[in-house]
Amino acid sequence: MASNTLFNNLDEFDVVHINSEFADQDSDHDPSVARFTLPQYVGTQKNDTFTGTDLNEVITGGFGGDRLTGGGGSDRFVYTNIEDSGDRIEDFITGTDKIVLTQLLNSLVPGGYNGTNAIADGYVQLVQRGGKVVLQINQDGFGDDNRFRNYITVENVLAADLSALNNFVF
Ligand SMILES: [Ca+2]
Ligand SMILES: [Ca+2]
Ligand SMILES: [Ca+2]
Repeated sequence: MASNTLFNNLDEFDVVHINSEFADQDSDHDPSVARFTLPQYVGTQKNDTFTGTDLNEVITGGFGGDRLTGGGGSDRFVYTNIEDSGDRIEDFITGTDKIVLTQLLNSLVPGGYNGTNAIADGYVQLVQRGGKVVLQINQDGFGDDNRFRNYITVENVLAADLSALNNFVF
């Protein structure tokens, strides 16, 4: 069984024949194998423009102010480094796409981030600016440094919608 979105990424489906019809069988059924591809986009250290397809894509802009469009499917926008900033995610679909901050948070928290909600834990703040949301990062959570700095902009969303935990991987 596969969800509709994962099914978009089906590459190959086959049955592995292990002689299940013969007396000296290893098993009374032939196992089936499905192969899925998750297209990965990895940008350069400069400003990149990426336009996704209807497939589920894993999109890492890297350094530079990148313009990222996931297209259809369930896309993951991956952030790894606090020195990155200025990206614009142009078509984030709340409840479907995800912003992945795992590596970024692990780089900020000694021993790695083990929490489940980096917004509640003071590392991430979502600020509505017109029709856009600026995602800000505070490097030490509820530590002494209270400064939130602008990190990325998510266009055409409401902070109230984006703040749902299913839009993030922390
Ligand atoms: Ca880039
Ligand atoms: Ca970037
Ligand atoms: Ca896509």
